[in-house]
Amino acid sequence: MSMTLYLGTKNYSSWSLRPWLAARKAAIKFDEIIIDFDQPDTKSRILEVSPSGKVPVLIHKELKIWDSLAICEYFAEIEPQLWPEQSDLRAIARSVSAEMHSGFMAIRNEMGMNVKAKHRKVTLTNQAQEELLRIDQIWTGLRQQYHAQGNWLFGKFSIADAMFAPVVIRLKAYTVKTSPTMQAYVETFYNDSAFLEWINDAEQDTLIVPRLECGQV
Ligand SMILES: N[C@@H](CCC(=O)N[C@@H](CS)C(=O)NCC(=O)O)C(=O)O
Repeated sequence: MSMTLYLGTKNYSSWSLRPWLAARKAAIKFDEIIIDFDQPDTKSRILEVSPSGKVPVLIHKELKIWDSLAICEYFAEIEPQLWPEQSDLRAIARSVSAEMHSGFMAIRNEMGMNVKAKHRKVTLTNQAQEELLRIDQIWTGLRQQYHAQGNWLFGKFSIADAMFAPVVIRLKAYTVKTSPTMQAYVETFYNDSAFLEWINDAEQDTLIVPRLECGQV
């Protein structure tokens, strides 16, 4: 029996993108079912499959996994190359992934993921600006250390890249200050066929959810 990944609307669902991209990059096969946000039956459809009432959820036989990072970890048990091979690098990759998973609230609120938005104007709070600087620090530090091994944070693609993928989309959606290293890392994603598959799907979404729209066109 194959695995089924339940996702939110691709244009907006940052948490759904992360495990979806990890699975695609590791060539793990899965079926996907999208539950669009803010429809009359959204809540009941999500609750049918997800004990937390949130997506993403992975269903594999009797097992339900209902959190993006936990799903990524499950994929890494199937395809261990989703984390760096060296244990100290794995620990750092898990640290930056957990930092993303549990933080950056101002960026999430003020720059909601929106694939179809382009160069929108936003006035960021100091907290959001500080969070962007912290992301620059993480990306620049890792790119400087591992550039010889490839274009992802640790050279080869890992779950850490999947965790930051929605930030990359936000940097295209909103006009904010970025460093050359950030720009180069953004381009790495926009040259990746798996990531572009999500982008193309999301560009076809016709649903507009006003509460998830940020910035001025
Ligand atoms: N910590 C969870 C967060 C999941 C989450 O917040 N999902 C949002 C969408 S991205 C959701 O399901 N919202 C329900 C709704 O908007 O109806 C994870 O990492 O998976």
